[in-house]
Amino acid sequence: MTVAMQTNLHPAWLPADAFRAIGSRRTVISATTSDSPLIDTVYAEVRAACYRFGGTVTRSSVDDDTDLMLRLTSEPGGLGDEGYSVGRADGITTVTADGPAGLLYGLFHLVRLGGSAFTGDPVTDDRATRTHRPAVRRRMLNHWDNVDVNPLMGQIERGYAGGSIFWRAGALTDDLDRLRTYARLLAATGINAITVNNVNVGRTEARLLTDRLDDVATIAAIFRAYGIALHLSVSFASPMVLGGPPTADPLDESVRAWWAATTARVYDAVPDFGGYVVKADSEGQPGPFAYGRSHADGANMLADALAPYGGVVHWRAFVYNHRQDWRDRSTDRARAAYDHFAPLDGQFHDNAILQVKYGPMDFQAREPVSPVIGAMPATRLAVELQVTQEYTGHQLHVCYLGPLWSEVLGFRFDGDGDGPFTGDAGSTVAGIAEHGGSLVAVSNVGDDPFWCGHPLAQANLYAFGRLAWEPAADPVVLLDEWISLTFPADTVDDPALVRGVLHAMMDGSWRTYERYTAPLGVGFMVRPADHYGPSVDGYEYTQWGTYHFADRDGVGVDRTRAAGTGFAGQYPKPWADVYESIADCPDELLLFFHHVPYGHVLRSGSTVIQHIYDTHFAGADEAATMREHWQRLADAGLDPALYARVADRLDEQVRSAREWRDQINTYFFRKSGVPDAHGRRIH
Ligand code: GCV
Repeated sequence: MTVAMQTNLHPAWLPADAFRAIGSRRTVISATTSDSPLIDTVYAEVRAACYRFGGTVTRSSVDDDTDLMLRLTSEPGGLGDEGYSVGRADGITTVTADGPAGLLYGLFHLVRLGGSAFTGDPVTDDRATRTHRPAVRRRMLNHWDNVDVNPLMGQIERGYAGGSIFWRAGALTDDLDRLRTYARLLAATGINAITVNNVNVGRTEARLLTDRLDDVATIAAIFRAYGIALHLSVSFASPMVLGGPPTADPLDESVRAWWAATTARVYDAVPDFGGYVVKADSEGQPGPFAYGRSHADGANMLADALAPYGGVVHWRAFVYNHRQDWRDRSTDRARAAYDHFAPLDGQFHDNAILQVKYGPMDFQAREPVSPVIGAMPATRLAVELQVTQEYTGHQLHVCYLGPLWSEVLGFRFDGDGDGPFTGDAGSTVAGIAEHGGSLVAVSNVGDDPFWCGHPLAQANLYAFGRLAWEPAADPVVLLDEWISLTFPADTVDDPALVRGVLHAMMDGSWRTYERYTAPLGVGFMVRPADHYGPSVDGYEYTQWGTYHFADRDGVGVDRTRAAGTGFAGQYPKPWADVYESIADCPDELLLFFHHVPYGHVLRSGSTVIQHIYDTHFAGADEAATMREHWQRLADAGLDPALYARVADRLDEQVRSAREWRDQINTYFFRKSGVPDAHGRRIH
């Protein structure tokens, strides 16, 4: 195989220069298995780097000139399928792995180390051997790409980076090189699973399972070379849509037989197929409720069809009433997933993984962690994050999400401190996903030359993969890693300036975004449908269950057990009590759990109304400061197209942040009548 490098595409975190250290040395690949596509990939990667930078690579044995040895053990040494160790002795850096995937991940580890992979202790030049294994078994990206262009949602639902890289107006892309390049980028972050079609499965998309299997096999072959298993989003109603039995009842024998036979054909075409992802009884998608069956019945039927081949079904827990009457105060969307799924704990088969969004609502910039994640100890869980910036600025705004995800992954249900994640998994969200589950995220990639629309949004994709491998990693360190790889020191005029500016812009950008948008965890003050820009009452009288209940006296949703919807009671202690109490509830979630008067004094000492004014003024100012930071890079030797793209988007971010500031502040000033303590202009 050859290593795909397309010249018209931004190389993201794998520019040619990232391989300089490896490519200028003498490498030996020692692997007794010669028929693994992953070993071929490792070889091709090193060979391409050597071709460019003058080194050599052989598949023979170590000699006096060897700098780097990539070694597959003949007997498993406890590293697992994907683990590897890296050490250095006698002038040779050695990566050891038990399996081909481990060797590939070890190679990308060296890429991250750069030149330092070939230095050791200043005296001995040795480096102690360190072992690396992924924390989570499946590290998956979901693409919400439609095969046909959807009249409402386009080629990609919630996509902000152009068209799909997989599909173009009903057909498989003819740009397969781009898929290779993408697979390579993902493997370098540690991703090992992918879906290529939307969880809202249309008629054309349903056919990927049957008469369009060739397309699936073509994509799977490309991703296989980088250790990434292909999964498909499937419709629960597939039998009915695809010419099978006239029902989708999961307990009907003809339906079960249809799924078994269909799945067998999928594995004939793609022997290492990963499995199915299902959105059922959710936002209009079909599901088991139509037959009076439970979601465990539905998931288990598919799990049984996949089990003979080692496949898994990711069954989504995003089930709620999307036709709610806003007058009905007894229904709380936040409660829905727990109410539906917690009673089913223990009923899911071993290869059925319940995929739960990180928050109880829908990927808001601030939500509490979903209580479902802590309530199902006898179920394998996948935690779903969103890299695509549906509610965080559509990849027009700089919003580095690593710190948000890190907080989520480190949240401890046993409440032993909720500070930064230290790596002691215990009952953390990450720890729960580690028990045979998955970390999943919705991708932000499209056919844009910068992959993500906003070049800096690449950092989110990178950070997701890296956090899925190592949830305890510091997101700012990961950002630094991304900066080093994406803007190699040799390719920019002033690397320290570039690094400093990017950190200044990005480290705190999620909190900046939070400041100028919906306050104190209340969420959903976005424009309905497209979810961009402010519309404070846009969702207030709709069917979607996303309300803030602002009136002249106060704002927020009472989700207490004592007087509200009872959602706070879905958490174990101490969180049930912390969230129940107005005094103890963390400020950033106050309006998610409580309806309070504008004069309520926060833990920070500020009143709610003054906090709203202060954070919105500050957030919009911070967006303007980001733009000033970027302007410092005008002559830093960056790719001019990249510089211009970011500059344009920062203009929009500054405009939009002001719009948010003014609409939110004006709305609450008009509702409350309380003036800003600092006399700033509110319209
Ligand atoms: C794929 C939100 C989005 C939908 C998305 C849904 C989901 O509601 O707005 O576009 O549908 O989440 O996660 O299934």
